[in-house]
Amino acid sequence: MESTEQILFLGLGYIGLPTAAVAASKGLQVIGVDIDPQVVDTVNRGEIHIVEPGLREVVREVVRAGRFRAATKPVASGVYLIVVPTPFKGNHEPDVSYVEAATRSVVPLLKAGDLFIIESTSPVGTTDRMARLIFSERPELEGQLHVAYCPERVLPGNVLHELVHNDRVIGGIDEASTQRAMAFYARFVEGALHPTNARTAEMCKLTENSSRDVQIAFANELSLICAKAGINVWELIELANKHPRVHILQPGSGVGGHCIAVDPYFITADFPSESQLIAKSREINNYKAFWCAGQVKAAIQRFKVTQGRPPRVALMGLAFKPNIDDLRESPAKYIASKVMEGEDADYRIVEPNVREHSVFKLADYRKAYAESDIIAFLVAHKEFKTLEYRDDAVILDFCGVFKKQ
Ligand code: SAJ
Repeated sequence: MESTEQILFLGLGYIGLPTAAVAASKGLQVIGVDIDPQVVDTVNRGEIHIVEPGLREVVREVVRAGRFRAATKPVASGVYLIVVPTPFKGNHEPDVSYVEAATRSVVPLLKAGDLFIIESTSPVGTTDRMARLIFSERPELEGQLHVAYCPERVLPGNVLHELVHNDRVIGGIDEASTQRAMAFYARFVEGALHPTNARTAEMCKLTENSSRDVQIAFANELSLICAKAGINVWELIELANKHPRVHILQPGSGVGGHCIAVDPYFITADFPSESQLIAKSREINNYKAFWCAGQVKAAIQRFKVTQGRPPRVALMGLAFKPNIDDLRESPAKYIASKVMEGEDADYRIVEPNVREHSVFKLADYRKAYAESDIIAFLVAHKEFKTLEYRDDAVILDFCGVFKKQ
């Protein structure tokens, strides 16, 4: 019975679509639901609406094989996975309204023996709350429906590999739910499956990304200290990391993306007095982008005073991290906007991974680098590392392209 069971994914975004496609490629019968009819049409044509290496081929293959189709409305299935976004509201409070709406949309379809899984990054207690919501409307399902939380942990750009090979943490609302979810993931995950309870699994995801945020904040704080002390932070970190028990990460122009810059707020919102280090790290990483913008503006002002004309300024990189085209929550984009609205200059904006942008007119990176008076490296893209260091320009290397300052 298990092998013919239908799997329903709610949400066909950066995680839902690849996970659904990979599950189908392993022989599962999958339906993907998205509220956006354009996404549904695109997927049903065997095409994709997001950028992820190798995904197009997998989607095309599973759609053609009849193992995967998309729809705008959920249908009765055996397994339901919630993979919708959990953004935060203006005050950094998590917004679980998409998770709740997706849950409500399947409540009438659920039956005894089904498995309901939340993968969306969620504040601690969300799985229990959704279980209560389901049981309040369908009391006969209490003890009959399996409910679990299993966070995704894939790195954008390497999703297809990591979906299959990463370990998974799986926490049910009871032991039977955990075991049923473990058996489900074993059908397409080759990494180890670690059983726990739902609250621990929820906190585990938040902990992973907060841990990285805190560690990057330490590196960013060091970079601020070193800038004042006249010490090369890159050399300092390399030397400190020669110690067998020291592993400092790299400073940059801030922390961006949809995960590390967001998930710590899911902890600080619920545990404000207990999460001071996590909250401070968020502040430090946000401040780093603000500080970088200030450094570029100060360099422009100095140039104007000493040279008597506005400088040509190259702002190198807009993505939220190296070698991707994703500009979501990007500190580089924030810095570029802040600098440009603050100072008159002749700007060249560079992002080698993006062809066109609605706000920024993009320039060729070699040309921009060669002809500018002030060059600010905001992202350490691999292309930038091929450039020759220019002694005749002001170089602000915030992300260690040359590691000379
Ligand atoms: N960054 C630094 N210094 C570093 C490392 C990263 O400044 O030494 C910056 C990057 O430039 C970027 C940000 O941090 O702005 C985040 O980049 P990342 O590559 O560390 O992580 P993400 O956001 O692309 O993906 C993370 C991953 N989580 C962890 O590594 C703990 C991924 O495994 C998660 O699945 C993903 O978040 C998610 O979806 O939550």
